Amino acid sequence: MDGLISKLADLINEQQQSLKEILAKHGETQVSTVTLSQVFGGLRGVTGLFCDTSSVKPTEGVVVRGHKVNDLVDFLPEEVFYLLLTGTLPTAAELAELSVDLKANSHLPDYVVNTLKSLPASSHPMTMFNLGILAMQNESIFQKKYSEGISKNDYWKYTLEDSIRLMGAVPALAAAVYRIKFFGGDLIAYDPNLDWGSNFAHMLGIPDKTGDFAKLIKLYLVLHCDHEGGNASAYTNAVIGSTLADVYYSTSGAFNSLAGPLHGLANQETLDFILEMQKSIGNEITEEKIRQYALDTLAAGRVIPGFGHAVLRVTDPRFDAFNDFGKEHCPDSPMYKMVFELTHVVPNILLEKGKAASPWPNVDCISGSLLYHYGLTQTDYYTVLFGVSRVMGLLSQSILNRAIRSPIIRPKSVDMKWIQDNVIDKAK
Ligand code: HAX
Repeated sequence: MDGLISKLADLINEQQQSLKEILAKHGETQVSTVTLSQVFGGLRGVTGLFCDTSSVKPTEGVVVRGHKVNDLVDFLPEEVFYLLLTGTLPTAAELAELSVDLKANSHLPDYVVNTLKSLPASSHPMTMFNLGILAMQNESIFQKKYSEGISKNDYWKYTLEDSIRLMGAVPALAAAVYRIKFFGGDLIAYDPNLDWGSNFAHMLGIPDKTGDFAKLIKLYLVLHCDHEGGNASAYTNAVIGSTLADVYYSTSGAFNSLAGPLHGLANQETLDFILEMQKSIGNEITEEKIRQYALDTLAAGRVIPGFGHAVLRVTDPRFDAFNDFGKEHCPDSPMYKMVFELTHVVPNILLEKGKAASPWPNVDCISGSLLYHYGLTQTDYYTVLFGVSRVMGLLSQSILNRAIRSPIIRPKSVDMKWIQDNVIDKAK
């Protein structure tokens, strides 16, 4: 890790210096305003956070350190992690160092496996995954060093150490969740000859003669790596981390947020929706039948999962990347075809209804159908996959937040009396 530490130390020094200058000169410059509708509307559109790892543009999608995420699909997930963290893709030597560190940290403690095995069989895979990360908190170097007394300047170094430990172990943890939940706990050993993402695919144990499933997993891991700082899980991560809780606490907490239906659970919900629709309309799929099914869904007061986005106002470019994969590797898959049909029908319906700010397909619309095609059919596991990928963005953000010594996050809330006095009465 020495090379990474020394590279980051230089970058962090530079950033601390420039931040000091920016704040001295421009600290009082207003960057946003907040309306009452935004107070009651999830703070949507309020600029109030700093995050350098990635940004999400309404028409371009996720941009990681200046690279559109779709331009990164031929890189390994761990190369993308390096990019998120340092701002540059690794050289061969830097990648080799990171790979060695991840491999050295790949093992899952027995007590974590035992914790997972002790849970009721009906536990949701996300509950198992999040608990596994939380159980690993016992390994935190940051917490140990903090209680011994360390300089604030070194916080990020121990956060980095924890992050590499956690990231190294996450494939084994997520695979253990899968094998315990669906295969009676028959775990598959880590293969030291494989990269981080391929190892994850390998430990899941899905038969993969062509190697296409491992390719899909690596694509999935790259595409979901980060989504700037204000989405629900990143924000949860930042809030927990800002209390100086270590990355085991903040990552696990962030993933409790990811487990919600409007966030990471949407990929499970989308495929469940497609499976239910298939059951309901039978094998003869027509545009009219899909249209009616979608209209019935809306009439029942439900959303159509896989469509719409809080930020994007175009088809999610990550949808396009998965679509390209589907076209190339499994164009005849019935599940893939079903998604294709849906994307021709649902946006028009949402446009007709006129409510959704974006009627276009998002990434969750298609990922599940491809996973299903390759045999990963347990839809309640899909959010765990999301988590394995997002761990890269969250950990990078945690390290960098420590590096700039982000203080505890504490926005101000107001009560109804305040609104009466300061908004309603003032308007009279
Ligand atoms: N189906 C039906 N109605 C939809 C809709 C959809 N796919 N997308 C938005 N709407 C509705 C909203 O429910 C909302 O209705 P109300 O005013 O009655 O509450 C209205 O349109 C305006 O919503 P919006 O401003 O367009 O959307 P939000 O920013 O509030 O929410 C969501 C964005 C992604 C949560 C939303 O589009 C949705 O629920 N989509 C379906 C679930 C989904 O696919 N989620 C995954 C998103 C990708 C992601 O971030 N994953 O982590």
